[in-house]
Amino acid sequence: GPAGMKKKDLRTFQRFLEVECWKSPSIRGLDRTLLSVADACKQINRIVQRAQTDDLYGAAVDPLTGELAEVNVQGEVQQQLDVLCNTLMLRAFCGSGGVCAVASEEEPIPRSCGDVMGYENENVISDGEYVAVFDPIDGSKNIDSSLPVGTVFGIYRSPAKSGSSKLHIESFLQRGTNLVASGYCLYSATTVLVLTLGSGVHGFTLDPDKQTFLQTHPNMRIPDVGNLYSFNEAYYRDYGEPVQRFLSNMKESGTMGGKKVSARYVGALVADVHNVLINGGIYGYPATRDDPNGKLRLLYESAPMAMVMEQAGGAGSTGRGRILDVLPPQPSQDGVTGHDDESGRDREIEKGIHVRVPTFLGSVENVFELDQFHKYYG
Ligand code: AHM
Ligand code: MG
Repeated sequence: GPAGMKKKDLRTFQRFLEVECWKSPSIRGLDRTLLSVADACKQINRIVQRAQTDDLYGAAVDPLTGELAEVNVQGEVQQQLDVLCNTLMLRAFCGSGGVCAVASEEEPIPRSCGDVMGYENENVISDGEYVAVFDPIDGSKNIDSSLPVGTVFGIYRSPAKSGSSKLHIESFLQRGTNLVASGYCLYSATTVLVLTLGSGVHGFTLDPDKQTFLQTHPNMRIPDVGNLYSFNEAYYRDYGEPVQRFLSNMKESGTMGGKKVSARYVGALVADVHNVLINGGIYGYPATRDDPNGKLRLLYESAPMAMVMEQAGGAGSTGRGRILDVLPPQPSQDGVTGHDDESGRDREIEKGIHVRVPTFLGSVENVFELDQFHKYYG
């Protein structure tokens, strides 16, 4: 490191994983997967850092036709950078053996790992008892202005017997309480990987020289109450009464958690939630007049973040209940309402995979208070 700076003696992410997976046989095998994910995060970190100097950024153009690439699920022109990062995450999860299928913000419907890795029969579940969900690069608009972005991911056990059947969409439409692991990587002043395997939260900072994640934040705990609030307040008039009252009450009193209240909003979920996790307070993306469920996606944004929060001693709420208890909408059973066409079923699956949910994350006291406002004014 630079002169005058002494290196700390920190545990590597690899060592941490080996010990954790040895300790709990129920997650054996996940160490390989999570190591690949960490490698993908390192590569995404490089891509993000090179976005201005390499010719990476900008709408993807089809090299053959010169046309703009297809419009993705969220209706934006998909960026070349998003495509790259998505590919890295797909391969990280699917190339490591433990995972049989994946769902991404960038893909309309889930894909089997056979399909991702190009095996012969793309519908047969490749061996692996887990399914993974992720947002490869959340808040990617921030890259234009050199602001932070992040990767979010979650891992579920697949209820389908491995090898036995076709891709089970139902494997993805589970409650967050079934998450086996979840975490995020923040690409910011430092690059931090935060992970929970269901027993506490641990943070690892990327050593920029060695390109190794080192355990800088063992057993992360969010303060029980904090003074940060992180909302896009420009939407105030479009929020419902409970959130409006919560915000105005807080600002009028000027304090939260006994300290002077303070606002922070970078516009990247991972950065804003990480700030709240470290310092205490509340992050919110409420329902708005136009988006009755807000903007954030349950599966690969809100639920993994809620698991991290809960595991750190905080809370994740929709304002009217625990985020981890929300069951994504299930596709109707074949034969009952009947889908003669594949595309009708695909549309239903897409709805479940990309469903949105009002999201509040943070210190228990702050999230409790927010819920109380929903109870009284909801
Ligand atoms: P994206 O998935 O299209 O990148 O959008 C998600 C991001 C979150 O990271 C962030 O919290 C939110 O959008 C910000 O939205 P807004 O600009 O409406 O406040
Ligand atoms: Mg996103």
